[in-house]
Amino acid sequence: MRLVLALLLLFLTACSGQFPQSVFAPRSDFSTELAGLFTNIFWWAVAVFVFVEMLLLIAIARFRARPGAAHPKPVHGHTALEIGWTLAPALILVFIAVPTMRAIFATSGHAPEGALRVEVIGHQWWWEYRYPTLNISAYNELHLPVRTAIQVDMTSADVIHSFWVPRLGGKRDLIQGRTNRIAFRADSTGEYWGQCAEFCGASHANMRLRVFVESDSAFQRWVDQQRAAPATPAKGSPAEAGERVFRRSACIGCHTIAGVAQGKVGPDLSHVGGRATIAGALFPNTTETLHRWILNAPSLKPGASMPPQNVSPQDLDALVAYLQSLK
Ligand code: HEC
Ligand SMILES: [Cu+2]
Repeated sequence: MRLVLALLLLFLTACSGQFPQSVFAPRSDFSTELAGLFTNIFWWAVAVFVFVEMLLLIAIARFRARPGAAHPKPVHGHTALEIGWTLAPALILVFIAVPTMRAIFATSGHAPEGALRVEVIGHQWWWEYRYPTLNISAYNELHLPVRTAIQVDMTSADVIHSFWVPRLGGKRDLIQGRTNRIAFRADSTGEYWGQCAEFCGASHANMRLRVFVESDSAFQRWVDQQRAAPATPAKGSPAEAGERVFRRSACIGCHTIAGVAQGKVGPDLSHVGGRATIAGALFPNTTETLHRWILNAPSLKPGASMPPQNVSPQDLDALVAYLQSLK
């Protein structure tokens, strides 16, 4: 009974509605290639399994020891049999090896001319994305245009991480001092979840990421928004008070806000108000989580390299209003 329940649980969790991180619901050329390879090898394995089990069952039924029966005659040096059972597996291996090699080359990271280049930099425990040709950056949430070839160049600022968005592409390691590549073309718009796939410390499991694949016009709007200078708060607004608190707090040592601060330890906050999530796509970007995050980030995300900030309730409200105004 317990086993049945366990299996049922496994089955139910594996099939939760939207397939947020399923390699079986591919939405790019990269992941379609991988899913196709998997399915191909899976059916070869099924065929081998069925064939071998069938032989086994036949052998058990026909040749089992019966009282009084003579010993069966051993087969020795049967040339046809030996050629057969050498050739058949060799052929099966060829049928597996050829598509595997093809998939390895197809996913080796060479994007066609004119692909959009994105540099991914892993940090403990968040993601930085740079778009060198567009002159913008993004943090934790990656925006990409649909049906456009993307060249992803990845590296790390500290330990080894691994970029993995199961429905789009990856996984591939991010290693300091080295650039690894993947290339893919997302074939439908939507939100895709991913996560770091290489153990990288206390909050490895909290190093999630989110990809928004958008129509060309939506992507362009987002690019324009990132290019624009951060909003200046209106005179006398809570956001303006928040900017003053920000300028005189430790925040400026670690965070950049264009025209306000140039810290480089944490994510750039110039457009933090426009993000749907914070802290490695871990929490929704709401007033409540911003409050809790600023007061004590490590309590929400073990090991987070943003120490608890000592701000009064009044300053905190102002700070959060300011951050939310930075669309
Ligand atoms: C010692 C450096 C440091 C200081 C000081 C600091 N932060 Fe951070 N902050 C970080 C790091 C590192 C992260 C990323 C942590 C993670 O996601 O694991 C972060 C993340 C954030 C985020 C989430 C950003 C996102 O998009 O994920 C916000 C918001 C934030 N900090 C606001 C503040 C504010 C406001 C202050 C000042 C009151 C402040 N920080 C002070 C290092 C710092
Ligand atoms: Cu990581």
